[in-house]
Amino acid sequence: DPHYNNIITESHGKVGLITLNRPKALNALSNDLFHEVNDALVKYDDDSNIGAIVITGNERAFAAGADIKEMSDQTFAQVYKYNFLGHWGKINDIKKPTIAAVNGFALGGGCELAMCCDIIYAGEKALFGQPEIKLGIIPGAGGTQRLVRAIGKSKAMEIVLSGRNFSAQEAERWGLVSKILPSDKVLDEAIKLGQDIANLSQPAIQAAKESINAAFELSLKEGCHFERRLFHSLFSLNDQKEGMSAFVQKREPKWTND
Ligand code: CO8
Repeated sequence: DPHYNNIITESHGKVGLITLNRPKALNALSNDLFHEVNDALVKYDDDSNIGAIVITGNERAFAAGADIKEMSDQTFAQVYKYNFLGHWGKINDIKKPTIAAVNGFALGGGCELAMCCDIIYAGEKALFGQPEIKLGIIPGAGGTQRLVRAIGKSKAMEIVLSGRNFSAQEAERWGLVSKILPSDKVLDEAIKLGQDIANLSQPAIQAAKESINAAFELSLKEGCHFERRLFHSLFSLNDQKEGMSAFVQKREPKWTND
């Protein structure tokens, strides 16, 4: 889209790709950049030709955090009154699967943005971290909340309280990242995964994502109830009839997404 100044968008088949593009600032997440990311996410979410969204940066940086230069002179009154960076929550309302393809630095807000995505693929040299403590602040876009859910208390405490970075290998071992790939394969593989997801029944995919995300909000009993009700509701779809008849008839299903 020509009116973006901080990101590049292009679709690859059924996958919408958002490339963060402030290479000189290591893709620091300025307010303007984030508004553009939100705009692109909503457009892809509303586009029926798109079934999954990939967010990436470049070889050197996925994103080195919120823009420190933009934040440094802000006062409490300003950040509070205008709910500074409040719009970062938008990505959590996106219905379609989101995949982060991470190479290089994913620090602070960059790590948080990756963690807001449904799946993270990382290059073997990717470096994650929540270094905010070294700036005299704490993570502000879900870092403390999502990290502890992903990797547990002791590791999350160690990372957030020390501000030390952690490697792609650690991230994968801890379950934050689903796969490590050679740096030059991360994006291709993320797009391929997006394509595989986009080729499945879209309402079923949406329900699966919604149900997994409910696990973070609900008790086990409520979560299983929520899942079962969604599961029941999928029997109202043509895609359920198609998927099961295709299995019985030993042929490939043709999804109509309704
Ligand atoms: N903000 C602004 N500019 C940045 C940032 C950033 N986060 N990161 C790097 N840059 C700029 C540098 O200032 C530099 O610019 P210039 O050339 O004009 O001096 C350029 O990018 C290149 O960076 P370096 O020269 O520092 O490159 P190095 O290879 O020496 O170092 C590092 C790379 C280690 C990644 C280093 O740049 C660094 O430590 N960056 C900051 C990392 C950081 O602290 N991130 C956390 C930021 S705070 C945050 O994210 C809070 C999120 C809160 C969200 C709240 C939502 C509600």
